[in-house]
Amino acid sequence: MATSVEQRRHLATVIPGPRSQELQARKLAAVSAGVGTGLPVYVERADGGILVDVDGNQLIDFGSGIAVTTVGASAPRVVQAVKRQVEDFTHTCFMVTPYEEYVAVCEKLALLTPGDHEKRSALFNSGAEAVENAVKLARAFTGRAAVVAFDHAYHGRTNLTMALTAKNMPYKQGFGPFAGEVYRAPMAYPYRWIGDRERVAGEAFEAFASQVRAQVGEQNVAAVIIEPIQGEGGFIVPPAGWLRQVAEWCREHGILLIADEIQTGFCRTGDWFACDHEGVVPDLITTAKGMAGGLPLAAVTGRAEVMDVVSPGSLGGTYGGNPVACVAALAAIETMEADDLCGRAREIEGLFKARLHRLAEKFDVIGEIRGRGAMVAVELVLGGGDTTPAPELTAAVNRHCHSQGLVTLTAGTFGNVLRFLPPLTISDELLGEGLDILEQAFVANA
Ligand code: PLZ
Repeated sequence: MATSVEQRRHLATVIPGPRSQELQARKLAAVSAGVGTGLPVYVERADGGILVDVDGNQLIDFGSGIAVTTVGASAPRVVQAVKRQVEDFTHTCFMVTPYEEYVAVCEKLALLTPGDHEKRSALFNSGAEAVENAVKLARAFTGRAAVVAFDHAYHGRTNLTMALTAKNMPYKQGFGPFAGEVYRAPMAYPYRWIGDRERVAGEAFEAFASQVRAQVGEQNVAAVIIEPIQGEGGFIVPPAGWLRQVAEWCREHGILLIADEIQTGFCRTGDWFACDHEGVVPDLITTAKGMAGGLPLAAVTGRAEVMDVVSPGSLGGTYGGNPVACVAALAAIETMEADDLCGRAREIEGLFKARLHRLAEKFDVIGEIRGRGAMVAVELVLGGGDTTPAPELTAAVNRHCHSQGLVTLTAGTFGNVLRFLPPLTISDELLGEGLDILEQAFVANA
């Protein structure tokens, strides 16, 4: 695949190098402490599977900026489209004087998202903003207030989405009071299910349905919001059939199902959307991240009757569906189609899982290997049959990978999940080299 950056790992200095350290000192003096950085190497260029930093280091990217640079960080089609667009115009505000590119993105979303019903979309700047608007629409359509979200969920950092997000530290601590009418339900988390591990889907569905009935009342629920594979929560893959049961239950009770596919969407899991794998058609779907090749763009796509229930002017924002972000999305989607990046995600899953299963034979601290497509994780535990989470080990393995020029991310409510989200344009060679580094990190720390 054509990339603008040499696809080779190279360590010129320690990680982070002296220039990055200087910049990090400036960062600490100028940027709020609330904005953290997982690996303070300052990036100068990036594409394919490589990030080049200001010290001349070339790092292997297993993070894609949290599942954003699916097509690479300077994919040729995206770069060309953006250059052309900024020369033509950068902004008009779609709500003042519209332009074709916004409409074209919405047409594409209607074609690609699950279900062949009539759809409409609205575009926004960030994932959190899309989630907020999906909830607004569900409430307006149903005339109900309650929203049900799950244990381990992540939906954003704005006030309403903080309420939907499950984890307190660091996302919620000190930031309340939170938006009302948000209720939490148990998640089908196979590895840590307390009941019968063979019957997680059924038991988890019963626990969810009975809790909502007892604590909220189905007739008060506007929407259930779910990440079909949970992202920040630790790549939790619910058992087959569970999501479909939840979807059917929603339909029975006139409740809208919102699939938050902000992290899972756009080829990441080996399908266009993670719902496709389960054959589930949500009423509303939120997307962002991988959609626009690194430019900020998010969307709510849903049933026309839901999306059209609100009055003109009730959805939007100054920058929502910015033309530069829209052409980037059209170019990124074209790349996914032309290069069959869904197929590539499935290949990457095969490569990762084969290596990780061999690793798990040697290291019993690997409690579970899970995920789909190029969204794979390992959950680390104390080992020797003890499934207590091992966050210190996770942090140590993560740090070791960073020091060797491999960008990895952690996740999970208990901070004990190492997750892998490589760009889908990464080469097999870089994947293999990254996995070698990961193995050394286990040898050194486990
Ligand atoms: N919904 C499922 O994954 C963003 C953010 C991590 P924004 N996840 C990565 C962090 O520490 O900020 C995300 C997501 C899901 C919503 C969001 C929110 O998307 O574009 O970050 O607002």
